[in-house]
Amino acid sequence: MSKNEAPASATPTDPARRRFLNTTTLAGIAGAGLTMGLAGCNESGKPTKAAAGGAASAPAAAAGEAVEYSKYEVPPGQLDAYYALSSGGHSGEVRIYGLPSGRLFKRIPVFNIDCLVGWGITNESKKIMGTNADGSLKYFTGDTHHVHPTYTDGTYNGKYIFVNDKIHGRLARVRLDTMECDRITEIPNVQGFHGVFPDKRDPVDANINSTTRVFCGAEFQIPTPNDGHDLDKPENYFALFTCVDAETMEVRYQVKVDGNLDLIATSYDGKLACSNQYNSENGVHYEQMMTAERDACVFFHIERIEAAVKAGKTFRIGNSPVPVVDGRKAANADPKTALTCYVPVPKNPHGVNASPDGKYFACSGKLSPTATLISNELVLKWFDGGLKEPRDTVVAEPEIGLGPLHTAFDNRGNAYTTLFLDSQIVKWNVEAAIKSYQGDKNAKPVVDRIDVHYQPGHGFTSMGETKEADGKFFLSDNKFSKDRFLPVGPLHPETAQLIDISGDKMKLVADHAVYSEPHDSIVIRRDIIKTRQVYDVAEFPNAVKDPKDCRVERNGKKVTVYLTSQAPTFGLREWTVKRGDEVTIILTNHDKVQDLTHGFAIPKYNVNFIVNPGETKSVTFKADKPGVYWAYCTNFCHALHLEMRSRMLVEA
Ligand code: RUQ
Ligand code: CUA
Ligand code: CA
Repeated sequence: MSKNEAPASATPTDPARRRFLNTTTLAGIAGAGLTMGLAGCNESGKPTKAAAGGAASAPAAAAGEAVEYSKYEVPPGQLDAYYALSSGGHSGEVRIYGLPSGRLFKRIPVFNIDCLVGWGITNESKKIMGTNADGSLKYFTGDTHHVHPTYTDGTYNGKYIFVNDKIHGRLARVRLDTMECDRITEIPNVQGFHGVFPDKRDPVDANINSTTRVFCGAEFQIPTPNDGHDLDKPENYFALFTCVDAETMEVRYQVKVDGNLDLIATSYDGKLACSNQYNSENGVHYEQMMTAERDACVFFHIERIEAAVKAGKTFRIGNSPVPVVDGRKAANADPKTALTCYVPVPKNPHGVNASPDGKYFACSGKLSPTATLISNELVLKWFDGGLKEPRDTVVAEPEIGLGPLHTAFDNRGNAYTTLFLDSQIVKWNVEAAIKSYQGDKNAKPVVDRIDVHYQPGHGFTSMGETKEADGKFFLSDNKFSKDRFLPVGPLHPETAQLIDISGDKMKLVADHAVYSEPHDSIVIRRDIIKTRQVYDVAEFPNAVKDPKDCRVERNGKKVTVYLTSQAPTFGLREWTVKRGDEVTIILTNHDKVQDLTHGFAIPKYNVNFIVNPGETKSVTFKADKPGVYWAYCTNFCHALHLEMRSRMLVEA
């Protein structure tokens, strides 16, 4: 789209459409018998005055206001100010965008098979993903929801990013220097592993001021162990909170809880992790999951949990070697020794986020039009026996609108919460919310709202999950795009909408189409990420170190082909194997120029992968089809790229 077209075709707000959408969404939910849960909404499906938190009933912020869209463009040859690291939902991958441009730079395969780079095809990637005894992949599907990088001193250190697989209960780690997945760990005895968050410093050792643990929440309660017993006895289903070592990626311990776990947040002092629970009822059907007026945000006292693990106050589940401690309410009645604290919050909460000043956690109500603000300090006070009720840790509960899901923060004391049902982002002031909760009638928590298109899930501010929150941008990852883009058939792209939050009023400045189905993003300053472009051949133990070493070695029916690539040739012009051989091809790329990647494909054998500069990869397959097979370079590398091929001769 040309610069001149942008203002004309952009419709920053369209309240009429939003109202329509809003009503239909509610109608759908009402049809499902869910109206009971929607406190604060009237029949028309519009937020009531109360739900709007006394906010200006004025139309959404940007209406009528001219936005200088060109200010947010990244001209040719210029670089973006931020990376957005995003999960890819049930595509099983992680993606890297630039902001403010919204340009997609990379898709990082993690739990999925990807033939662009050969993920799930090469031996090295299969080893990371996990294989069965016969070498086939154990799982080749995944559902990535939450991406969170490692911290030092309360901000990102650019080392790793962690991402969950909700389907199979796995945690993956992606290196931020190469932006490739290097480890995947399967978590025992959980299902629906959803929330994930690294710690920000050690709970005990003040010298460790960076991430060493990753906390994982399990959303679905299951029998423990899930081996066929108690199949239809939901009262014996449980969920576990899991701690994984950030460096070794080994599971350290688990905590058995009442209710379920959804999103995870961690405190800046390293002492607490917490998780919202929407199914404190232990229901197995949705209507059972919304019977209680309040569910909870459960806090984990990490130091005490680890002391209990060390002291052996643990049990094991099934064949799992992982020690488990009991974090259920009944076992933790005395605050002074409790491992967990269940803070009651309104109905089926979703999303819990730590404020960048380290003081609060905001837990969204979802079926309640509120956000609950919980004080980090007061939770610690409860654990010290200084508060009567867990609920006394709540310092504010502003009414902000319908279907609140996730909250992000700026550096001026404001919170931005996505409102799924209202299709809005609401900006509310933390201090005003606290004053209002204390009874100050003049305090107006909600300061602004803006329409988004449509139905936002997560929203993220630039650097907003660090103490370096900069208050510049908010990105709204919406679950529906409807009519915002050229139609592309039944599966629509999603919309990521960029909002300038630097002023008093939020301004919608760009619609980015994103491939289905992003859940969560991290908006991270570009100077934090330091990538490398070229590998050192010596980094790979199986490297073919010199092009002169190219050869074929036979050991019975096992054949190893040692190959190199250097534009525009592979190290062997042809090689011969016999039908029935198990062939392993090891390919080292000896081109050391940045961006000089070669591909390697063999027809009819499902071989297709790339080698980046200096990199070595291998594949193993059975040569079961006699004939001539042209192995060729798939990645455009040279004027003679098409000529870059060799023959594999398979003798009958
Ligand atoms: S959850 S839309 Cu998978 Cu992040 Cu809240
Ligand atoms: Cu090598 Cu194309
Ligand atoms: Ca509930």
